[in-house]
Amino acid sequence: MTLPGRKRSPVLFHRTDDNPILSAAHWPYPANSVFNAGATRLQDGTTLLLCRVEDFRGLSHLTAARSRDGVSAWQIDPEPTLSPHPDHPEEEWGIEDPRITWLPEEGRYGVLYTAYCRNGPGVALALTEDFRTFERRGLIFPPEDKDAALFPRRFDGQWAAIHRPVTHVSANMNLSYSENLRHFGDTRTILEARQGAWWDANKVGMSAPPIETPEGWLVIYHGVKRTGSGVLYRNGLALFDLERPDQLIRRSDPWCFGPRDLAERVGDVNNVVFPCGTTLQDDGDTLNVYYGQADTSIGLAHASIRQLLAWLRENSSVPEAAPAPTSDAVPAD
Ligand code: BMA
Repeated sequence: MTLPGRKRSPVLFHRTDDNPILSAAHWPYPANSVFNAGATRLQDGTTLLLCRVEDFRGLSHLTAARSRDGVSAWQIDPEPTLSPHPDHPEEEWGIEDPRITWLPEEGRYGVLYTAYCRNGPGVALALTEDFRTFERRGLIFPPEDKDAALFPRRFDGQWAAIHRPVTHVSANMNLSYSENLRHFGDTRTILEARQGAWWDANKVGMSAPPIETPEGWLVIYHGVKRTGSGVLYRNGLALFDLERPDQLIRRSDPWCFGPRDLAERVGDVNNVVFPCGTTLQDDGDTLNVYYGQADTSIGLAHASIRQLLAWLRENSSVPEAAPAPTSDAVPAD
């Protein structure tokens, strides 16, 4: 169901009629909510979603769901696929929001996820060949940090990851480099939250992992707007240099994907669309964008990379140095 009466800019993200494609109602074991799934296509073409599942204590774990067409007939693991591990105190309060990257050099997938504990949320890395067994590498970015994904290849010998540390004055997207996928450094801020009334004021973070295009790395990122009735999670686009992924080429001024349907407007956390993964269809242009709906269920929308790039060209501002943050810029959540 769509809320009536609002004129919209061109639709770039086409929601399927089948939404929600996955929810707690589909789950093989009791779950409060299923949302914010990482996504990839396995070598045989199967779509794999690594779903964030919140249990009735409020803690999250990750469970894999597989489908031939990426839309229906999901085979869901009968038990949690990756649970908080007792040897990892950084996961004490659960693990959340995985982003998956296939790493050809490793012959494995790199999964960055939020590990949540009493010190706050941090970013942890697990490597896997099959989403059945995982090599956990623990925290790579300590709290407070989240919204992280690896790039699929090295740049000048260095791996790279986007992440979003939070300090008492800022919550901006950063990029860090690593020689060994264990220790990350050479950190730079790559995209800053805007201020004031902007849709992406105060707090931004990467949504789905970077997508390689002829024009650069296309990144769907979210902005968090605080309003009198809570926060609004919307998504815009940014493009980064193919060989220097810490160099911003352009970012969109408007958002292009925000809460619209009832399931996105109303849920455990209202007014949230939160993509954590995309897959590419066989035509090489159509993205399947998997997104959390109001922290409750998983939706699917299709988008054309060509159209996203064209829209971004027409709706972007030239990057500029942001003004120094003020105490108003302290993130709310
Ligand atoms: C963010 C993350 C997401 C969540 C969103 C809206 O900070 O924690 O997992 O979907 O808030 O609640």
